[in-house]
Amino acid sequence: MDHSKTILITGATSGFGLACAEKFAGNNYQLIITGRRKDRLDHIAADLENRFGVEVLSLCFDVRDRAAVIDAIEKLPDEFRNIDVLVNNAGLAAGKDNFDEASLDDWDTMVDTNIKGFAYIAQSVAKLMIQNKKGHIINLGSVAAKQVYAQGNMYCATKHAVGALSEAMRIDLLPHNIKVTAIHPGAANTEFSMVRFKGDQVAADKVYEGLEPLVADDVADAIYYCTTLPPHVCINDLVITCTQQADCFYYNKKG
Ligand code: NDP
Ligand code: 8X3
Repeated sequence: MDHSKTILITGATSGFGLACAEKFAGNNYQLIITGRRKDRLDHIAADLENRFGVEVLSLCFDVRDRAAVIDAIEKLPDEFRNIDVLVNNAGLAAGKDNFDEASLDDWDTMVDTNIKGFAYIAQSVAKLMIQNKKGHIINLGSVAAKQVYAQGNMYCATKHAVGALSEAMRIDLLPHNIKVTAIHPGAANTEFSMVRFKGDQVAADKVYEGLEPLVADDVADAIYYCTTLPPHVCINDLVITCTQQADCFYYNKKG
């Protein structure tokens, strides 16, 4: 089947990234999907190709590895170089602790992934988009890009950086006809909390107690919508929460 467009999605092995892969494959995009878990990536690629009849290229690398990021994007095969949309999504929270007690390793992991890896990807793909004189970069921020909550210290700082870098990209890439959209979700039930709490299911479940949180498809639908607008229209910044959440502080939890 002839594809209409090409999308690169980082962190496509679960959560928002996986939901975006399904959403865009269902809309006839050719996909480049990335993540560290090769078995999952390969399984997802085969599944999407079977279900939707689209081409899927899976690239296994860690976004923190600068050389690996540059190499992966520079060596994209010709038929995958004309990237219309980047969903710059790979990221995580590690731990939720008071500032004076947080693990420095967790801080390094978040800074290296959510800021540095995020920026390596965006710059590498932007270089291709500049050659193509068009593109749409979608950055995954968070409500934590807007406010700082207790024990969120470094995670909130990295997501504030995503907000700042999204503005920076929008300004510097303006002459190149590249749209930049920052998406800021609130609580969404993905693998996020299991990762944050290092496999502690009880702590992860507590985050969503009394809530009907967002699911990954809600965020993928919003992202897809942003890419369907006419060429002269760009949603710059979009905050999306479940109806029971107003912001980082106010929830209407039941029970
Ligand atoms: P998930 O844990 O379900 O997915 C995270 C994805 O990121 C996985 O595919 C993971 O793949 C990938 N990833 C993580 N670290 C790396 C790395 N170093 N190199 C490459 N890939 C990596 O979480 P979500 O889908 O919820 O999160 C996606 C983004 O959305 C994150 O940036 C998160 O901060 C943000 N967000 C999440 C919210 C939520 O409540 N869920 C709310 C607001 C924002 P693998 O492990 O295979 O490498
Ligand atoms: C993830 C949502 O509220 O834990 O970015 O910051 S929250």
